[in-house]
Amino acid sequence: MTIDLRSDTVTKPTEEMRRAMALAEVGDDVYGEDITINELEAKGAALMGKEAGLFVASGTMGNLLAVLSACQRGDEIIMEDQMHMFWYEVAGIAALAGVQIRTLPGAGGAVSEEDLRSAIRSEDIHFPRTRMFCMENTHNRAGGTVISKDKMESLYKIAKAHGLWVHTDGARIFNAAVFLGVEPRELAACTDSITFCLSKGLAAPVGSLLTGPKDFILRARKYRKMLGGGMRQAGVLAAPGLIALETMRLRLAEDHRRARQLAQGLADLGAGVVMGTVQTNIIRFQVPMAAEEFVARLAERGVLANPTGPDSIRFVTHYQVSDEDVEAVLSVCRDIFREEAQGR
Ligand code: TLP
Repeated sequence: MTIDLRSDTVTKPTEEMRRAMALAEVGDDVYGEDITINELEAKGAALMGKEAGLFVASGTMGNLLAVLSACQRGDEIIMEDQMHMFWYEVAGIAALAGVQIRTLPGAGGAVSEEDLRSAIRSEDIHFPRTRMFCMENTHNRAGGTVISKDKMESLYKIAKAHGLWVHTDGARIFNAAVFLGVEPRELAACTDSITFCLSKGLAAPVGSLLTGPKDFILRARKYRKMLGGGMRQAGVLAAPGLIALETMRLRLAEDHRRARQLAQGLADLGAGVVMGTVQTNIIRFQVPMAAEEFVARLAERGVLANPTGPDSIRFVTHYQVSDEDVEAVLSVCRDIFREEAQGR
């Protein structure tokens, strides 16, 4: 048996999702006639308190569409320097939107108000126009950490005072909402547009939603077509997305609890883990050997994980990780740590 902790993207659709896929009513979405997609977009928008939504292939596509829809070529956007949009989206923002990213250091995934204020450019013939400010909540590279509503709000206010568009990569916004005990729309009120993923901890097989004002989403819909992302009878993919939003998001606290158990167990074994950063379903920790070696030894014993640096590892809990799996992973880690201490 394999226990896959590489990401929450590895979750497989539930039986209920597979049944809903088989029965989904579909139509040609380029004509706006797929009622299941229409329902998903309306539901996603309502959850975020936004006017409209757009079903897209991936979180990466949703974020790129947000940039394309809010910016012009030659504009500059500001974000924290560990954000997924900067690290892992294949520089699509530069290559396809023609937009420059200016990064700022962060703490717990968020930039400081002071840094944001001073990075917004004044009018000068030499400068690009600062057009957008982006946040990520929860923050992947910071370890699934949550940015509070107050922090989002204060950054939002500064950006808006300077006329910027604010976009949030909310790939795991439901994890953030669960951690904070707030409704997702309360966090989404601190951003003009937000992308969130159905295919991570929510277990849908494909897809994300970009939500925001009507005219913005209309532009994004056209850009999605330009990128070749116009969909036809994709209601079969939207149907599990609806289940993701209706039921799967309500169980995320379980993943958080298991992540804390795993993290505490790792800390007890002597791994380098900062418990305060384990707020949702991601655990980043240091091991006393090369990360590649640790990951290989885990794999020999049926546990999959990703290295994130020379001696650091990421574990992600999700729908397909049970309490027994947590125990099994800790016992495997105990063996590897013991072997290492004995000089294997
Ligand atoms: N993250 C993936 C990898 O790309 C690293 C993962 O395994 O965590 N925003 C955030 C914060 C993400 O974590 C991800 C995926 C995305 C956007 C992109 O979503 P997809 O994979 O649907 O393009």
